Amino acid sequence: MSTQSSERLAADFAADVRRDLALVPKQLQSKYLYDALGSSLFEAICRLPWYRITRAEQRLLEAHAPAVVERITRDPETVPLIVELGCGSGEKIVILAEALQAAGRHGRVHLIDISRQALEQSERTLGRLRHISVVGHRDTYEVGLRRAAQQREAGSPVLVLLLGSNIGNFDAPAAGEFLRAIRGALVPGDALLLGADLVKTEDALRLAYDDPLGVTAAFNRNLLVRINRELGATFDLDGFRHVAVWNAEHSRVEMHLESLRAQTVRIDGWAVAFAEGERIWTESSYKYEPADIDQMGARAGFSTAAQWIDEDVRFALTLFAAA
Ligand code: AVJ
Repeated sequence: MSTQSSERLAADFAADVRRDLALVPKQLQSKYLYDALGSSLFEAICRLPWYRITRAEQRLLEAHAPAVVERITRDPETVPLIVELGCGSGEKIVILAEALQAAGRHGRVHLIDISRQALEQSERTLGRLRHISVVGHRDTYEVGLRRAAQQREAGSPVLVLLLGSNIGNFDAPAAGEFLRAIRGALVPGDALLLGADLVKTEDALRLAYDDPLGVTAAFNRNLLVRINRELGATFDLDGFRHVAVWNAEHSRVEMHLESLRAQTVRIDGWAVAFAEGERIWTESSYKYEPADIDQMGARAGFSTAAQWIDEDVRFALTLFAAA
């Protein structure tokens, strides 16, 4: 990663925190949850018995990787490019890269993630595949996607992966805009594989986002630890608790950090006042119905090529073709 993008990300963090804590209600962007410790805590969440998204998606990927790979290997002369937005540990893309290699093909992989740790781990995970070259971009989805798309070889198909219900962090207008940006980077013959979590019982959602071990609470509260460290703030960890609520009207789980008392926090010389019970909204995780997912894709210029659903967990993997 270039020092330039690292410095830009640091400057954006300071400016975004300042702006978003001045909003009513106070907010922080969920992409900032993923510093080194936050990424490790997220990895731990993925292993919790109550957070079933990751395992359900892995099962679907293992079952359907050959069908996905078939779409980008129709021309035997090409070297397909797989771009993953938000690669995490790389455990998902490796399933597709292995299927590509098993089909006797070479491939190129571009990984885009805001977390340095996630990129390093994904690069290690993919390192054992001999016929796959790997490039990492530590950047936001938008910038990374543009950089990766510039690397396409004329005539070689591109498969974009947006997995793990990462799409769920965007509200509907932003998700639409984001899918259109992805479509704009693609040409007919390319594909998008979208993993999205489905609406399920409120009990299941509450346990997934407020687990009995407190790992999700630690993941959320670590954002305050990060702001203290990187921006010289004075958040008292004991003064804030993790709250997860299902907002049925908007079909989303919200994570908040709730101030347990009236208090003032200093961030680099600037003071932020909290009332007792006041919350910082740190994440939305939208939950969908299968038809919503088709519709979202269609509005962005994709057609559904296949949709595979884990009915037990209620999770959908949708393969879109750039129409
Ligand atoms: C990685 C954004 C899909 O929203 O389910 C896990 C992050 N937050 N537990 C999600 C998360 C709380 C996760 N995404």
